[in-house]
Amino acid sequence: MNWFGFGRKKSKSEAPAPEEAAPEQPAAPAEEAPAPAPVEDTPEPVAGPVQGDALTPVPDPAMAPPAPEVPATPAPVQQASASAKPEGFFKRLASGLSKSSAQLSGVFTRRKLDSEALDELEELLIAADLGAATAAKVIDRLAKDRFDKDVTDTEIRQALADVITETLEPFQAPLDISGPAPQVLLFVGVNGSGKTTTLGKLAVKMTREGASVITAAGDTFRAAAVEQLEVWSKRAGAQFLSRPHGADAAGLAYDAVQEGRRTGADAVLIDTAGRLQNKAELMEELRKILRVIAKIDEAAPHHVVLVLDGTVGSNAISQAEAFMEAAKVTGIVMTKLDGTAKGGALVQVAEKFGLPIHFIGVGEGEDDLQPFIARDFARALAGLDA
Ligand SMILES: Nc1nc2c(ncn2[C@@H]2O[C@H](COP(=O)(O)OP(=O)(O)OP(=O)(O)O)[C@@H](O)[C@H]2O)c(=O)[nH]1
Ligand SMILES: [Mg+2]
Repeated sequence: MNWFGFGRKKSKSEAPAPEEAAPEQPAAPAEEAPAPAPVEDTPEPVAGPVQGDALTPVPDPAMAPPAPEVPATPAPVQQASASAKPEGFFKRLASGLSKSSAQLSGVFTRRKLDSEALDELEELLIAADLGAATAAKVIDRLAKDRFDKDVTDTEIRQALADVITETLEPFQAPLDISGPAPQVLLFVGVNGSGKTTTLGKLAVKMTREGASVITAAGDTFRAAAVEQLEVWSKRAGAQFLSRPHGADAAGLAYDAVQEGRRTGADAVLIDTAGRLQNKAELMEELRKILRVIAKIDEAAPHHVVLVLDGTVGSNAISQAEAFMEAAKVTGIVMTKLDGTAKGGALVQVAEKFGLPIHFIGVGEGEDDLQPFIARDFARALAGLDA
C-alpha cells in the first residue's frame, strides 16, 4: 500500500474550454498590503506569468527549514506500514506527549480505586485536554473492573490507552488523492501551526511515489513564507508557483489549479497564510479561495487540510470549529508531537467534529510526517511503551 493511492487507475480531468473556467474580470482594484484580500469571487488579473519553478535559485538559504539533503534521484516509494517508521519514531512521539502522560505518573501506584481516586483521575484527564466525554469513559471502564481494588499506574494507563485507541481509530484515515487529477489540496490553520512544513513534507512524499506536484505559495504577504515553500518544492522536485508580494492569494490559487490541469499534474498543493480563527476578514479570504477554485472544478479543493499545532492544547477545538465553518476542512494533520505537545486535544477535536486524522508531524525534517495510527498515539499519550 502506498500513502496516497498513486498508481491506482485514475482519470485526468479534461482541460477546460478557455471560456468555461476563465475568471470574470475583476471589479475591484488590487488591495494594499497587509490588508486581507477583498472578498469577491474573482481573482485579480494575472500580472504576468506565474513566477518560479522548481529550479529557481533560493534567494536566502537561511530561510530553509532544516532537513536532510535532497537525493539526486527520488527515493523508493514509502510504505505506510509500521515497518516504515524511522527508528525512534515512537520515542519521539512518546516524549513529545510526556507533558500529558507525566501527569499520571506515580499518582496511582498501588492505590485503592475509590470514588475520591476516580474524581482525581477524571480531573487529571480533563486537564490533559482529553475532554469530559473521554475522561468519563476511562473512569467508567476502570470503575467497572477495579472499583475498591488496588490499582497500578500501568492499569490506569492501559485503560486510558484503550479508550483513546477506540475513540480515535474511526478517524484514522489516509489522505486519499487517487481521485481525478489534479487533486487540489489547500492547507489552512493558525499562524505557525506547521502548514508550510507539512505541505513540503507531503510534496516530498508524493513526488517520491512518482506523482507530479505543483505547489503554490498562497502566503503572498510574507517573503519568508514564499521562500520557505520554494525550498521545500525544490527538495521535492515539485513545480513551484508564486506571485509578486502582496498579490491576491485567491488569484494564485486559481492559476495553480489551471496550471495543474494544463500540465496534467497529479496534485496541486496550495499553502495559505496563517490566520487567527477569530479574524473574520481573514477567514472570509479563505472562503474566497474556495469559491474561486470551485469555479474551475466544483469538486475542488478535494482536500482542505487543517494543520493543528500539537502544543496548543484545547485551543485546537475553537480552531477546528472556525476553520471547518469557513474553509470546509476535510481532514487534520497534527504537528509538533515531538516537542512538548499536549496532544489530548486531538481526541476532543476528532470526536466533536468527526474529522479524519491523516498525519502527525514529529519533527522538522522531510521524513518527520507519519500516518496517524490511533494505537501508537494513544499509547504514547498514556505513557506506555509501543
Ligand atoms: N518540532 C517540530 N517542528 C515543526 C513541525 N512542523 C513544523 N515545525 C516547525 O514549526 C515552525 C512553523 O512551521 P511552518 O510550517 O512555517 O508553519 P506555518 O503554519 O506555515 O506558519 P505561518 O505560515 O507563519 O502561519 C517551523 O520552524 C517548522 O520547522 C513538527 O512536526 N515538529
Ligand atoms: Mg507558512
